[in-house]
Amino acid sequence: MFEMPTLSIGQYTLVYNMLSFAIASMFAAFVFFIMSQNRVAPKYRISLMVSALVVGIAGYHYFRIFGSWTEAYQLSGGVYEATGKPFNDAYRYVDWLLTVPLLLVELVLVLGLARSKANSMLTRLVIAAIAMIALGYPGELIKDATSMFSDRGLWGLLSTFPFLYILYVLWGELGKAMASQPPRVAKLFEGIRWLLLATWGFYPIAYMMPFFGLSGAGAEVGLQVGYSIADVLAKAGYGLMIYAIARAKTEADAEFEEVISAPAPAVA
Ligand code: RET
Repeated sequence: MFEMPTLSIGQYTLVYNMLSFAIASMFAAFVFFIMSQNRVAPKYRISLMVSALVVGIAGYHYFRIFGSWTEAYQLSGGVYEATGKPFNDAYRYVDWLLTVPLLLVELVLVLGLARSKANSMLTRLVIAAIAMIALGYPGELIKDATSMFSDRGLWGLLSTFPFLYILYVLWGELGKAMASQPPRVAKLFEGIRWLLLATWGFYPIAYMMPFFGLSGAGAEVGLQVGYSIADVLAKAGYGLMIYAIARAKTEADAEFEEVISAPAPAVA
């Protein structure tokens, strides 16, 4: 079984505080997304609802991860030692399995594309997201792998294919759909896509840490802190950008309505 490394008081507390920060951020974001419903047009409210769901699910999981962290360690002789109760990292994968497809759903829905186009894209993105997480998990369980050419490496490679497919859809198909969007929306979309790449990129890199000989106290602390920051940005920060897109779309739709409902200029 995987032994949790002994930590200094500073290391233990850093993770403790970061997990606590993640819980607070997720719940604050939840309240914000619920309260902001009326600030966007009804057709974009579903995206804010999905954002609220994502941070709600994550807030719950962080609460459980926090509990598991405090149970996995005890203070003994000035350091934090493993109690023997395993730190349950499976919460993360369960969380991703639920929230990663929803993050893609938020993005496609807020763009208000034609229904048939959106439906087909959503189906493919959701399947790819589930496949990516489900294929990564068996490898995550192989904690003692030290080489890329191990079963952990193989599962990681398999999981990378759906990951690349998601990027391909976001940069190819969905990128092309930007031509018919208002410029402000296209700019925000560009930003959210980069946020997605920067934050999602952290997870496969973290997965490869054992291949570079990174293990022990420093690596474990770095991993937990990194996950917490990446998760807050990928869910709450991303949700805020979805909100900005929903606002921009609401305003653009209102301007369009004004133009088409304005009385025709009188002909002399
Ligand atoms: C795994 C396995 C190794 C290969 C790849 C992976 C990708 C994981 C990703 C996770 C995204 C999580 C998010 C969480 C939100 O808070 C499964 C680590 C490619 C992209 C966005």
